[in-house]
This record gives sequence, structure tokens and C-alpha cells, in this order.
Amino acid sequence: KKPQTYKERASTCTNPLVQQLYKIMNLKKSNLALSVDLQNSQQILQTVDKLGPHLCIVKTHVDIIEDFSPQFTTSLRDLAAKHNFLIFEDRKFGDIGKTVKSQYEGGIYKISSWADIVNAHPVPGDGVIKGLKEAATGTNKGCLLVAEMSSAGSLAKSDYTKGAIKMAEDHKDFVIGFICQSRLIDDYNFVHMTPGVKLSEGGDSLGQQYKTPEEAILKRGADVIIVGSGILATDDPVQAAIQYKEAGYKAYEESLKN
Ligand code: UP6
Repeated sequence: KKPQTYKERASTCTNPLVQQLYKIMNLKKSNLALSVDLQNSQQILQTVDKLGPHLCIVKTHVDIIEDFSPQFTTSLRDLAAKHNFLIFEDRKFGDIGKTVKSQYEGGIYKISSWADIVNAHPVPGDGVIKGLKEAATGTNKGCLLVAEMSSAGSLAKSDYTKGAIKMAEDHKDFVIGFICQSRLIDDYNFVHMTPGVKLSEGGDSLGQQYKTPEEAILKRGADVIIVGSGILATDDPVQAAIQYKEAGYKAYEESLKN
């Protein structure tokens, strides 16, 4: 199948949230998601305000924030409106439907009230999706399935990954794509987002395995690259974000030539 531009994908995809994402990617010339893995809410907001113009998605781990308050998510939503990006809470839900439903809408974080996108492990079966979907009813929300992981020794492979694809196809109204390390379906309705991306290959001491933006997009078929420390653990995160955005966009343009 011929690769489509972000603009074409925005007009052919059926899910409104996926359309919105491709429109942002087209407008901002960015397939970069920032994984803003910081523990202080002011630091997160300041970073997102500076880097926002270069991002299509901001990915959070709200449960690592030490001074969380509901005001934080209100401010984050204000920044999403100001800079035009989607918010993805990387909660990786992985329990029975009833439990994930409460984890999604309840507790301190009330994730369903501010996150556009969440993700889930397919390990419990599709009850996990049904539970999340119930809490998201009537709103423009979506979920990614963790079909593969970037870490060494991941068990999410072969039949497990195939099961995740089937689950996504069975719940097209709510599942908008995958966290993955390779192209899983030739269908732009499922956005492929790849973490473990850095300009120089390698890993960390806890099993993370990095690939470059070019490899993620051109060899592995990612639509969106997810970058955390590659940007944050530098002296100039704004410059780094621009570098990743440009590398990611160049690889996308290259992919259109196929
Ligand atoms: N993440 C991975 N690999 C996966 C799924 N999720 O690294 O398979 C998440 C991590 C982290 C981010 O939880 O928030 O993506 C990667 O950060 P890094 O770029 O600093 O390694």
C-alpha cells in the first residue's frame, strides 16, 4: 500500500481523535511525543510550555509526580490548548475491567477527565478495554494497546502481539493504536507509537534499548516517536526537541518515497 501523508491520513481515518492527531502532525510538522518523566509539577509545566511548539503529544506518568494537585492537570490542559498537542497518560492499565474503570476515572488523578489518550496491557483480555471504554463514554478519548515493549526480555511478542492486534481490531471505536517496536497493521487508523528512541543507540542499566528516530520510522514503521531522556537529559532540551522533531519529520518524508 502506498504511504499516505499526514494530511491524507487525517482525511481518510475514521476515528476523530486519530484525525485530530494527524492534523496536528501535519500542521506542526512533528511526529514527536515528549515523555515528560519529571517529578515536579512546575518543572513539567515549564518544560512543556517551552517544548510544546515542537510536540504532537505530551506523555505523562502522573503517578511519579511528588506534588500532584488537580491544578496541575488543569494547567497541562491549558498548555495543550495553547500549543495544540494531545495528552497521553502512560498508565499502562493491566487489570480486570471493573478495576481499570475506577483507576481511569477515580482516585486522586481522575485520568479520564484530562488525558486524551491512555494505554493498556492486553494481558487481562478485552475486559480491560471494555472497562476503560465505559469510563470514557461520550468523550473524544482513545486507548493504545501495549503490543510490544522496548525493554530487554519483553514477553510481549509473537502470539501475544497477534492477540493485541486482534483485540484492537475488535474495538476500533476506542483502540486508536499501539505501543510497539514494529509495524503491526497496514492501517493508519491504528497509530503506531514507538518508545526507546534516542539519537545515539544503546540502552540504560535497567533494560531500556534505544533505536534512532530513522530506525524507528523507516525500518520499524513508527508513526510517532516517543522520546524522554534523549531530550530531557541534555543541557538544552529545546534544541534537543527541535533535533528530534526534524530527524523524525525527515524520516517521515523519506518514508513517503517508498
Ligand atoms: N516506555 C518505554 N518502553 C515501552 C513502553 N513505554 O520506554 O515499551 C515508556 C517509559 C518511559 C518512556 O515508561 O516513560 O517510554 C521512555 O523514556 P526514555 O526515552 O527516557 O527511555
